[in-house]
Amino acid sequence: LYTLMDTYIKNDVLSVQESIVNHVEYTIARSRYHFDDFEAYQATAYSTRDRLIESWNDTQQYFHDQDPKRVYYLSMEFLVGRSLLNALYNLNLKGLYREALEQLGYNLEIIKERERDAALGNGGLGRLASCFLDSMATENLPAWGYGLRYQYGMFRQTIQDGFQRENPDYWLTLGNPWEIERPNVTYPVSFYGHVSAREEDGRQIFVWNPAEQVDAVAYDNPIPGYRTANTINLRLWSAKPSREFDLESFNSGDYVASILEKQNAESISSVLYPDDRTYKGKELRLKQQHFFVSATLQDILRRYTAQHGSLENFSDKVALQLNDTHPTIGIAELMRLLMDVYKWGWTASWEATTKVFSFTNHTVLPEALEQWPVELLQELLPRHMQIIYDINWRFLQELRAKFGNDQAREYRMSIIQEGDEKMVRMAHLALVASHTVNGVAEIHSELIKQTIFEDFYEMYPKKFQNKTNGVTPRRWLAFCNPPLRNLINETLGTDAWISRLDLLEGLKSHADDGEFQSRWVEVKQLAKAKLAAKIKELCGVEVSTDALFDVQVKRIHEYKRQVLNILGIIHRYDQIRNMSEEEKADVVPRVCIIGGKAAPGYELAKRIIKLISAVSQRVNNDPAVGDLLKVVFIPDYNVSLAEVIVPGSELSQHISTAGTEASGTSNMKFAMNGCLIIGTMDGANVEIAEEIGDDNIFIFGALAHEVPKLRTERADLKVDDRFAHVVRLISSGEFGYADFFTPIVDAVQGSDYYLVANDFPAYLRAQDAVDRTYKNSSIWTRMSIMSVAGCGKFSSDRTIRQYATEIWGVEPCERPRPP
Ligand code: 26W
Repeated sequence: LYTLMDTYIKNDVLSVQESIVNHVEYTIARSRYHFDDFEAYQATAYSTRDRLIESWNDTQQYFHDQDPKRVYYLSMEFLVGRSLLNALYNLNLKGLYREALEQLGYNLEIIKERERDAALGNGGLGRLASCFLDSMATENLPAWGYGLRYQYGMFRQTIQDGFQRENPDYWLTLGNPWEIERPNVTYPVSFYGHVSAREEDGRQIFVWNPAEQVDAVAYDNPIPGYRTANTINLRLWSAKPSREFDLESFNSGDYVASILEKQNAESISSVLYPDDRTYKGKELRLKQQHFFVSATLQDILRRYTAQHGSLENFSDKVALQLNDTHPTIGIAELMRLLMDVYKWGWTASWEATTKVFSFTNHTVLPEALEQWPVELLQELLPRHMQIIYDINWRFLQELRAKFGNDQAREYRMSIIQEGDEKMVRMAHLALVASHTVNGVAEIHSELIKQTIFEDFYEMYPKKFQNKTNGVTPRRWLAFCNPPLRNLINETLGTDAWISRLDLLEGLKSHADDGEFQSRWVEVKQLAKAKLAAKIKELCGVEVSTDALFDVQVKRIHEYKRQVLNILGIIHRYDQIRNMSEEEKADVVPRVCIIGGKAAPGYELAKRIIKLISAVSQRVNNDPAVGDLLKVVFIPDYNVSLAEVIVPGSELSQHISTAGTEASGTSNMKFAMNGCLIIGTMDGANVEIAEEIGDDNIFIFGALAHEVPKLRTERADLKVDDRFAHVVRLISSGEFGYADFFTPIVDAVQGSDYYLVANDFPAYLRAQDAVDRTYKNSSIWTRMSIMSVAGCGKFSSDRTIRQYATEIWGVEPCERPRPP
């Protein structure tokens, strides 16, 4: 039977063709004689899914039989992107499918473009979660991801007259072949109502009588590891009207009204919040969080008890990772489930809870820290509010035992923030209940101990760890950049580096080899040509591939300082247009590429997009400039676009005010693809400089420890003339819309919280160094090779191994390869 199982699907050209054609006919019900590219994509995806399911089933069975400790990664966001090529590559079936499709008259490279991105995340945090799943599968960890199946993912950005417009991303319209609906895996999730107490066996029992209930239905998404037989699961929850609840209202007479009211349930999982900057106390967001963690914990407890007969040893066999504070209400929910449903006492419940949870912080910006009004929590989740008060009461006892009567400290550290509107500080709850908290880069992990979590560091120093982020080298190098992959394979004589990225070090000895360098340049030119074609398609601008491709793509934020970039561009433009022809002959031509979404409610960020567009209009149409400078804003930056932009870039900007960017992960992707970095000593830039050598990166600007003082002295700063001049160009209407840009001008001329003026001269100097270096192709190429060679540390495989051993206590569980 085992043999039968493992050879069920045959992987040869004919079997693959048969499987694709069968799906055309029986799954999507089109004629097998006649299907278009989109239908070919769908059928190919279903055929690939069959192979994933086989591996998924056998992996889950193997985990069940081995019964290792498991880890669950809880995240409100997963920025998956496309799945087809990723799955085919990981299963080592890409060549086979390409050939099978070719004989049928289809081109894999063309049909893969028909897949829509799964954009269930905002940016860095969501993409990190997806890279982690890839690494957990590849490292054979007994892991699952849990999240929400939003019907509307991250909005689609269009640019009209230079302004951002947000369009709904109803990504499921044409179906999603990668998911498996599990109607039988459904849990009720409750809201509102009241709590009653009664005595039972001399002990107080609390009963929550909820007033609203919805069902959470599971959708499983197989995540294959790279060249391993393991396939893990990403389980996403979708909200459906409850089948059981509300029967009374049906009996009350208004049948149709009752049905319609129940439809509201689906709204809970309908839309991703597109804000990654400020916490806003939106009730629906809290509902989403509770819906997500309640279904997840019920599922984990149910599966555990199904296998073990009881919850015995639960906390030895389960680790739960909170991706930021977004799933933190799960701490109260686990306490509630253990006490109210499984009838455990407080002490045992608390012991288990604090043993399983750990928590990652992704930002030092205080405005992004979640706090929920007590009043809202009380109304929506009355039992949870009670539990949080109990946790806080015990925590404050502990605090007094340790530090004596220190009111100021209690006020700062309490889970409940006192004031006009009482608030629950979710980070404090997460810190109290987690056994470990980690930052996402060395500098960030140090900073949280000195700033936002200073008191907690004093109280629980051993809880604090660092886990420097990483990215999957599969999607972000091997699969998105085949020419570079092939060159590396040939040079190292192996492709083992794809899952052991440290091996890239072997490139160092070739860095000065002239012949190798020219092949390296060829590879980059190929990727630049692809990017240039994309720019033509999306922006209608023709760019020369002889120019230096300079890129900044990321969410639009003041702290990320796209404004510094655009002021630098204006300076460059102003210089060029005033040059003689001889002087122009000496200029390194540049294409400045900017992309990223602004949160719909972030007015200033939207003005920054308009400013970039206005500058590009002006520059691109100025005959005095020609090909020496082009500026493009690429609309709707997303994972799939990044897979084209990253390989085609030569210089990438990571220029946040030092101390503000927790890590950054695209910096790693760019460096991995031989793109040089211009950046501040912030986030993971610090470690990238350390790994690749600081002469292979363009570092500039104030250091994190200098920033607070510089802020207090900003009013007295003698502003650089060039800075004053470019700002004046904006405010005098050189690019039109002078009034509209006033808030941007005011921000950098006023308190200038992000120190744009301070860093401007150093930034220009660094850009000069870039130009000078670029003129010497051999030096530039050497730096590019050294960047790739030094990137081994930034594989998410390394990050995940550290989480597994230093936080989760989880070991690999590798399914034996079928014979
Ligand atoms: C409450 C609104 C909200 C939503 C999301 C606030 C903050 C967030 C995230 C924490 C924002 C985020 O994506 N942070 C990024 O996380 C990456 C992965 O660790 C880091 O590389 C980035 O530096 C950090 O900005």
